[in-house]
Amino acid sequence: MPNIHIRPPWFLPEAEATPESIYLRRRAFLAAAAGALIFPSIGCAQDFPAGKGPLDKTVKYPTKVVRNGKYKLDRPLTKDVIAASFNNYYEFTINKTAVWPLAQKLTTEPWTVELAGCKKKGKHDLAKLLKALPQEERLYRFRCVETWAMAVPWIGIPLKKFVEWAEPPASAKYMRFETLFRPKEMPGVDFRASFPYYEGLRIDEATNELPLLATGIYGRTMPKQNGAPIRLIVPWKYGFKSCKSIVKISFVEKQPATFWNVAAGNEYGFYANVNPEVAHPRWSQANEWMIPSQMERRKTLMFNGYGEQVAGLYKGMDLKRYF
Ligand SMILES: Nc1nc2c(c(=O)[nH]1)N[C@H]1C(S)=C(S)[C@@H](COP(=O)(O)O)O[C@H]1N2
Ligand SMILES: [Mo]
Repeated sequence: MPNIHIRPPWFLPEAEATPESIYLRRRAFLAAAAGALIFPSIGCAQDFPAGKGPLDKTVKYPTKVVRNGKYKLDRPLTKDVIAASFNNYYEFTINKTAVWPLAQKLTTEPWTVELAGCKKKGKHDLAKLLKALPQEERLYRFRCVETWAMAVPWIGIPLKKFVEWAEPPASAKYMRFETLFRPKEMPGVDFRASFPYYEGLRIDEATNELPLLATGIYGRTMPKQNGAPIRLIVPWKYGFKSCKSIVKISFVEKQPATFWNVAAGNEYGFYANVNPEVAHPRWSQANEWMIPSQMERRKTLMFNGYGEQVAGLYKGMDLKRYF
């Protein structure tokens, strides 16, 4: 993943890199070159012509979803158009500000989520599934491994509730999430990374109170660029764990492989907990900046500020080794 704004990451000796990461890095170079030009204007990209903005095609939630006030922020909310126009969704493009127009082509209705390894296994129509499960709104910090961050109101199903409903066997120790692979609607999938994008969580992480299967943001149905119609949100982990446009959820016994760990295992671990003390091999994680302003720098918080809820999950684990 290119850290395009702080320090060029692509000067890694190629001998140290896997072929896949070299390829990604070359693409990153192009994106970074473009991003460096585009980025200074994002501060101004908060106004779009009427009907032409990144939120114009998303729909306000028809039913009232109640905010769970337990989750408080220590910083202002990111502007909605900023969160909807600065995105990582590599199946479309690796140029963050070019994702949203490309993503509008994505068909998200109807949508099927396949479940495996649990009592409710099989294909489920998302609309029906949403009727069976509770949703709420929560304000969370969100931190990308590239050091940018935001603070947004997500709407979603607490993953814990979903797991209880799905009824996995006691032997299920992990969850695996697979996302949409649809080349006809996704112009970025033709590069040499192995899509579909897939992620995983330990079952005790998944059933912690924090993770959401998110279906909306800012009181709206999820914009396509943010991972419509359903995505994971794991607020104490780097953003790449929060995979978008999920089509399959499996309960498994062994730790599943994950997309970024396979692409560059020395850089992206399975756990990916936000940790100011564990540097990425190519940049420090001590600080972060709030989009859209690189001037708005903050100290990175351990577990992204969610230690109270999640520190216990990692008791006795060496977080430098299990990064
Ligand atoms: N399917 C899929 N999910 C994905 C990604 C992706 O490229 N493809 N990028 C991840 C990364 S690196 C981040 S930081 C977040 C960005 O979410 P946002 O665009 O809603 O802010 O999505 C994550 N989920
Ligand atoms: Mo990210």
